[in-house]
Amino acid sequence: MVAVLSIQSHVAYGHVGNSSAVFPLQRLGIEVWPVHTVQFSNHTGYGEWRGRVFDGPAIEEVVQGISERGVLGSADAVLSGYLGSADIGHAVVATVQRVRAANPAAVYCCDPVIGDVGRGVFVRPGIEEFMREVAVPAADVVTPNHFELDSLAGTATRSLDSVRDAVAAVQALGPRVVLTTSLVTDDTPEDAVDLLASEGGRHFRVRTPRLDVSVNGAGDAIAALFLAHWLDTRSAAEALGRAAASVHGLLQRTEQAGSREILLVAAQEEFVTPSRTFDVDEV
Ligand code: PXL
Repeated sequence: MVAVLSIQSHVAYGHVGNSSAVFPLQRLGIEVWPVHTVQFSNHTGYGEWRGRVFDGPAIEEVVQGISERGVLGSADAVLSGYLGSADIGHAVVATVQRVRAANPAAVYCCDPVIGDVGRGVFVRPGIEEFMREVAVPAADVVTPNHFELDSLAGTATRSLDSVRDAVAAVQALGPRVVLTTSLVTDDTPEDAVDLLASEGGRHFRVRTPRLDVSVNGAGDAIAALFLAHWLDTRSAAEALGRAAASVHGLLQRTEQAGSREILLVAAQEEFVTPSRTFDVDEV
């Protein structure tokens, strides 16, 4: 049995954070221990929401309780996403250290949520630095989008060559596996978007059709699916191919329905048997 401790936001309505990551993991047969960093009515993409942000001690308390069940060492991975504050970030990294102390083989997958190309930085001041200086160096696997890759590497990448250099700069911070999502380089066709998985100096690319969707939380599902398949196969190329196919299926279904929320439940078969698969090319 594979178990993942997933420390992310929770929304009652819709799908971001844990409300996006938990179900795909479960659908793949993984035991998930969700710890929530916020409890909101809905995601912030609506511009209005209600609920509250938890703090570092609230997370550490729950992790302490899990530890008291004697099961912390059975976690195979810790997954984190959007951090409401640096204080929560420190609780996440302290949790990673506790899990690793109990299970030295445990993996930390950090989705370094900072911003994106359209919106720029959308996290609180201090989070960008926290990701670069604390969270990413503690991680084994990171899943930045193109904007976050540039932020972490301190570069502005356009060519595939410069992206490879930026990935190497991020790997030099600590993580051995980097999944870059929403990647658009000079040679990406207008109607496509790339995903690049990098491990041990090798780079693997999947090119998927660009879909007409404006949703939140897709990145949270990608990170969860990539982690699930990487835990299963220990191959970045294989995990990339599987995660890309599933997320494409999910987003295609969402596009067809014209939904503002990803159709996580309706599209669940895509997590197990994706309707379309893509070539994975070494680049
Ligand atoms: O998808 C990242 C995310 C996480 N948590 C909350 C969000 C979002 C994106 O909108 O609103 C609360």
